[in-house]
Amino acid sequence: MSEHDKKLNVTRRGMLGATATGAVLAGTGLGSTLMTAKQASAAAGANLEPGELDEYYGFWSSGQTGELRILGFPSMRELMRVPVFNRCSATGWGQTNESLKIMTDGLLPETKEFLAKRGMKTYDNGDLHHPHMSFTDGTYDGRYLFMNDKANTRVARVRCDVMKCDKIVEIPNAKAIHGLRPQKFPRTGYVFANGEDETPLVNDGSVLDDPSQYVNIFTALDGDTMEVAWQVMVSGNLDNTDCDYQGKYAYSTSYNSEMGMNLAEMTENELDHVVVFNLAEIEAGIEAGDYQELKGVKVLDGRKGQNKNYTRYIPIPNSPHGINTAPDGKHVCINGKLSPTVSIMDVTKLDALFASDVDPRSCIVGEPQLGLGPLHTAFDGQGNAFTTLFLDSQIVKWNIEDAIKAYGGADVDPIISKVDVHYQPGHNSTTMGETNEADGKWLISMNKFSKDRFLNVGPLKPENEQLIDISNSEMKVVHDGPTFAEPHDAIMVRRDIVNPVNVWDRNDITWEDARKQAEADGVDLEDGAEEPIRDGNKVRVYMTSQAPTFSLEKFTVKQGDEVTVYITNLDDVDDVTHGFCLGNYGIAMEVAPLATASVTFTADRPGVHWFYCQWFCHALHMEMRGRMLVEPQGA
Ligand code: K7E
Ligand code: CUA
Repeated sequence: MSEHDKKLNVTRRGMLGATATGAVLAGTGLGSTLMTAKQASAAAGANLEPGELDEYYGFWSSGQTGELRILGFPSMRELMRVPVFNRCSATGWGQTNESLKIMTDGLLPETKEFLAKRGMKTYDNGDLHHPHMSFTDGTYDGRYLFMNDKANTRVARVRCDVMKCDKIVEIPNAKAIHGLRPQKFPRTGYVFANGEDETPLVNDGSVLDDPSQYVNIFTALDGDTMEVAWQVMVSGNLDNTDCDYQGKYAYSTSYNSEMGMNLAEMTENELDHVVVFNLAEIEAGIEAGDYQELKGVKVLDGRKGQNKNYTRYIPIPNSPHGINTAPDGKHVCINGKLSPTVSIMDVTKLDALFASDVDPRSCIVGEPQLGLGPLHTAFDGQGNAFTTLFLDSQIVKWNIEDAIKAYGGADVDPIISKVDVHYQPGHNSTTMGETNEADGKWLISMNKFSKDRFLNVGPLKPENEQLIDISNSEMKVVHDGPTFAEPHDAIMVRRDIVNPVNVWDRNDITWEDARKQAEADGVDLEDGAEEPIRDGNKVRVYMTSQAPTFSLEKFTVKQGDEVTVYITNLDDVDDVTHGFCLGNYGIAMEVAPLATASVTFTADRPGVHWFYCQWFCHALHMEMRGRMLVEPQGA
C-alpha cells in the first residue's frame, strides 16, 4: 500500500468509525463535525471509481470567462467547456464561420457598426452568470440551456443535443442582462431577463447626467425563436429573477429602488422591492396596443405611479439579491443581502394584489432572520431551504413552514442547522432543486474566496466550490473543488434528462451556409474538391478528413486571396474529432465526427505553410498534415 493509499484508508476507517459516536453526540451539537453512516456512504458516492458515471449533469456558469462548463456531479469532474461569449483556441469558437454567424447574427445594427470601427466582428468578452435549462410542466426537459451576458447585454442558448451554442442575441433598450430564468409552466416559453443598469430609454446622448430620466427594462424572450417577445419599463433597477410554477407571474429583485447613482444613494432606503410581472395582463396590454415600439420591440410602461396592471411593487428589506421559487410551487424566497432576513412570498396571494388595493406586503408570509448576508436559496423538495450567508461564510438550513409559523407568532425556530463554508458563498444549488422534482441529495456551495484551501498560485486565487451532503439534518461538506474565474451559478440535472448525440447529423443546420455554398460550387461536402474553387480573389478549399489524412495533401492559392477552408469529418466513430490548424496564420478549429466546419482568412503571407490536425486522432496523427502553398503577388 502506498503512503497515499494508507492515508485514504485511514481517513475512510475514521469516517466509518465515527458512525456510532456520531449518533450518540447528535443531540449535543458536537455531532455536527462527525459523519453519520448515511453521510459516509453518500460521501463515498461522490467518489466514483474509474469508469463509473455520475448521477447528474452539472451545468456551470463561468462568470467573466464567458463560457458554460459541464461537470459530472457529484464527482465534480469537469467534463466539457462550451464556449459561448468567449473565444476558444481549441474549438475555433469566435473564428469559424459557423460560430461567427451565431455570434454576430443577433447583434444590434448599431453594435455591428460600432465594433466594425474597431476592426471587430463581435464582442471579445462576456460575463455569464446564470445558466438554466428549459422546462416542461415544472421540470427540466433537456432541450436547451439559456444564459445571460451581463457585460454586453446578451442572452444565449445552448442546444443540449450537441452541447453547442446556437443563438446569441443582444437585447435592445436594456442594459446589462443579469437575472435570467426560463418559464417553468406550461413550458419554456418565455425566457425572462433582467436589465441591471439604469440608462435613458433612448440612450443616444440626448440625456446624460439626469438619472430622473433613466429607466430599467425587464425583457421576455421567446425561448423557441430567441426573439424578444416584449419588454416592460420598471422603477428601480433589476437584479435577479424567477417565475412561478403556474405560468402566471415572473418576479425580480431590485437592490436600487432609489435609482441612486452611487453607493450611499443606492443603499439609502430601508426597504427596496420585488417587482411582480403579471404575464396575462402584459399580453393583454400588447393586444390592446398599450406600448411604444423601440428598436423593433414592444415596450410597456410598468413603472410605479402608472397604475397599470402589468406590475406590482412589494417592499422588501434592504437590497434583496437572489429570488428562488420553492419546489412546493407556492413559496418564493427573497434573499435580503444587506438585511439578515429572507422574505417568503406566497404566490397564491399575488392574484389579490392585482385584483384590488390590498397592502402589497400581504403576500409576504414569513421573514426569518437567518444570519449575515443572505444571497441565494436552494431547496430539498421536503419543505427545507438552504440559504448562503455571504458575510458569515455559512449555509443555513431552515424550514419554510416553521418560518411562516414563527412570523405568525408561534414560538418555533425555523433554523435547523448551519455549516461553515470556505469562504463567502454566493449561489448555492441543489440537485434538481429549482424544479418540482427536487430530490434533496446534494448541495453545491459556490464560494467566492478560497484563500488558504489550496496550494498558493499567486495573488489571483481560484474560487472554491464545496459539495455538501444534505441528506441529513446536519449538512456535511464532503469535497472542495477549485474553479477558475468565476462561476456564479450552477444547476444539477438528473442524467436521464440529458441525452446528447455521439456524432453530428449530416443535415445539421449549423453548417447551412457551407452546404449552400458547396451546392452553388457543384461540390459535395462529403467528397470535397480536388482543386480550390476560384471566384475572383475568393478561393474555396473543400477538404474531408478521415484518420489519419486530409483529402488534400496540398493546395495552392495566391497572396492576397480570401481563402475559405471547409473541412468535413467523415469519421463517424465516437470521439474521433479532427482539427485544422494553419501554422503562423492564427487559424485553428475543431471538426467533430460527421461535422463540417469552415474558416475564412486572407492568404497574405507567401510561402509554404503547413496545416495539421490539432486533435489527437490516430497513431499517425502527427502525419495528418498538409501544405498551403501561397504564390507571391505578381508571380
Ligand atoms: Cu448572486 Cu450575478 Cu447570480 Cu453572482 S449573482 S453570486
Ligand atoms: Cu486527425 Cu489528429
